Amino acid sequence: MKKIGITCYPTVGGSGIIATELGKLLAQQNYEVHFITSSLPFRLDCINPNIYYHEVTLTHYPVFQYPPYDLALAAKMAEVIEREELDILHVHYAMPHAISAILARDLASHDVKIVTTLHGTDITVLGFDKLFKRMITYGIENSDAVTAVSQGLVNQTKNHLHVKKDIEVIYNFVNEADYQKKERTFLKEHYQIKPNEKVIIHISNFRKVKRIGDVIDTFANINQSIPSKLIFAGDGPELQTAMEQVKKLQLEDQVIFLGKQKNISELLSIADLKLLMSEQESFGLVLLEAMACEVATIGTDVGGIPEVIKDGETGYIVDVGDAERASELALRLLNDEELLERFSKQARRRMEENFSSDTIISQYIQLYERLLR
Ligand code: GMT
Repeated sequence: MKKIGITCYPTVGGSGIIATELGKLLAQQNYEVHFITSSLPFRLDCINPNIYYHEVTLTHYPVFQYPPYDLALAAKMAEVIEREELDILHVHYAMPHAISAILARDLASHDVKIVTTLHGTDITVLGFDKLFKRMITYGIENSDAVTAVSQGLVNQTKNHLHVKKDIEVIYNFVNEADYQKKERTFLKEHYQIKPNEKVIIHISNFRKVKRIGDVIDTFANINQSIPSKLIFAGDGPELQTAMEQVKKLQLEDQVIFLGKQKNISELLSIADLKLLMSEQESFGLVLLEAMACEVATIGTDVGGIPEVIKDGETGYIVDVGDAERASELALRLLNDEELLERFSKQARRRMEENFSSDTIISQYIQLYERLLR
C-alpha cells in the first residue's frame, strides 16, 4: 500500500475541499492517507481505516513575536515522512506549503516525492508581490511534480513567474454522490420564494476578487424584468458592502443573505442560475458544483472559468465588469424554459464527461505512480 501525506488549508475553500475529497477517494483506492494540517479539514467527516490526521501545533514562546507556522508545519511534515515512511507528500498551494515540504524533505531521513498543486491565489495574488515571487518560484521549481487546476492558471504561472518546470493540468472534480439535483421544493417555501420566482445564486468567500457588486447589479437588472430572488451563501470581507448596496437599490426583499452554509447541494437544487463575476478565478469550483446539480452558470472570461463553462451550451461567458451583458444573457435563459432545461442537463453531462471524480483521481494516481517508478 502506498502512503501519501496531504497538506492544505483546512478551512472552507475550494482548495481544502479538493485536497480532502482527493484524500478520501485515495483511501478507498488502497492508499494510506495522512493529512498534515493546522486543524481537522472541514470536509474530513468520515471514518476510514486508511485515513490519519496529524495536527500542526504552534508553540508560543515569548521570544517569538510571531509563531513560526511554516516552520512548525515543516517539522511536523518531516516527523510524519520519517515515522510513517511516506512515499508522496502532496501539498496544495505553493506558498507556503511547497516551501515547508521542501524543507521537510531535506530534514527527513526517508526519501519522499513532493507534488504541488497550484490553486490560484498563490500565483494571481501573492505572485505579484515582489517579496514572495522568488519564494513561489523556488517552491515550484523544487517540487518533484507540479499540477495546476486549469490551463489558464498554467499560462498565468508561466507568463508571470517564468518557471521552467513542467506544469500538468489536472482539473478539479466534485463528489457526485453529494452534488446532484435533489427534490427540495420545500426550501423555496422556507425562504419565502414564490413558485413563479426564478432563483439566482452566488456562493463565495466574499473577497474583493469576487466582484459581488457586479452580481448585485446583474440581479437588479434581471429583477426589473422577471420575478426573482437572489441567494447569497458565504461570508467574508465584502459582505457588509454587499448588504449596503442591496439596501441602496431597495432590493432587501429580493435578496437573501444566508451566511456560511454546509449543505450547498441542497441550495443549488432550488437554483435556476449561478453567477460568478470574479476578476480572478483559477477554476471556479462553485461553478462545477452548480453544474453537477443541473444549474446553468454565467461566469467571467478569466483564468479557468472558460474551461469549466461551455459558452452557449452550459452557460455563458461575459467580460469582467459587464453586468449589463450578464443580465441580458441571464434573461435570455430565464425567459425560455426549454433553453434553461437544455443548458442545465448539458451542464450535468459536461461535469460527468470532463470532471468526474473517477477521471481526475486516476490522473493523480498516474502522476504518483510515474514519480515512484
Ligand atoms: O476562491 C477563493 O478565494 C478560495 C480559493 C481556495 O483556496 O480554495 O479558491 C481557489 O482554488 C479553488 C480550488 O482549486 C478554485 O476553484 C478557485 O477558482 C480558486 N480561487 C481563485 O483563483 C480566486
